[in-house]
Amino acid sequence: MSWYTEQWSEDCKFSVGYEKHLHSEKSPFQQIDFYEGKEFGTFFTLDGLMMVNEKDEFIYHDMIVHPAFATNPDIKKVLVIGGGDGGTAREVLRYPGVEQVVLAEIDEQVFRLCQQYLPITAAGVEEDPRMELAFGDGLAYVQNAPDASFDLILVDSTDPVSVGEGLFTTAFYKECYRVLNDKGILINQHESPYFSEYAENMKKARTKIKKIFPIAQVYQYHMPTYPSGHWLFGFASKSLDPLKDADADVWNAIGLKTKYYNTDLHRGAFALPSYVREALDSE
Ligand code: AAT
Repeated sequence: MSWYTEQWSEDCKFSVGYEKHLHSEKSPFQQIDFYEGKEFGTFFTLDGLMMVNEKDEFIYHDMIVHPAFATNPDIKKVLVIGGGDGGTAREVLRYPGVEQVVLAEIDEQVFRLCQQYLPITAAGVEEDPRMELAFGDGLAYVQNAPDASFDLILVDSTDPVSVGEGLFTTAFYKECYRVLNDKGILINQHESPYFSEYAENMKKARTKIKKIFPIAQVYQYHMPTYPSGHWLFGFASKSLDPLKDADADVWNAIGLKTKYYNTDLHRGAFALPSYVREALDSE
């Protein structure tokens, strides 16, 4: 067995054993590696950071998608930015009311390799007639999209380094606001409160979004393979409140079986630890 090791802070590392290094290449955008191990199954990393593995992907993909649909069950048009593994699109496509899903992923190679090595997230996504693949930069995509053209934008991006940086800017969040309709919701990558480098990025995202959207909240989930295991998404919207407007009975009546998300957890996820609240409010 060999070890994949990721630097979580200056003096903290996280390692996962693997049996096979399935694939390694440098795309025009980033270093891509796929591994096969016992504990987490097949997993892939971008620029040496864990993105998706077979064992805990359900947590991330449940949490990026379902809270928005519980808040507005009438969502029809969805833009996924990043998300090249297909897991976010897979969850969105489970809603029969969804009419269109655009995947604006910068690196087509991530999508193609996931089709090959990670069918758990990628299988069936391209074949769904509601799916539109728009490979390219997510920032450029929103800049060119018409006003009020989406009900939901899911920013399923890497951390704010290299290609992912543009997706943490005020310019990007403003464009998201413009392309969302009156009930529009933006869910975005909100990093992690624990290790200081990630906490700085969390605060930066917060400061910017809060200035643009009238409703801007943050919710948490437990992701064993992301630094510290404690991760956040931002929930921003033009008019809908994720607690007041979420109707548990309506979402439960849709009848989706989920392994992590449920409507009780929905309420709890928005209750943040005091140190996280303080860090977010200090911005
Ligand atoms: N579903 C969880 C997987 C990811 S991968 C994030 C994707 O965002 C990658 O495929 C990357 O190519 C894509 N991406 C990065 N920048 C851009 C951009 N500017 N436009 C479009 N796509 C982009 C998320 C993992 C989260 C890890 C948290 N530590």
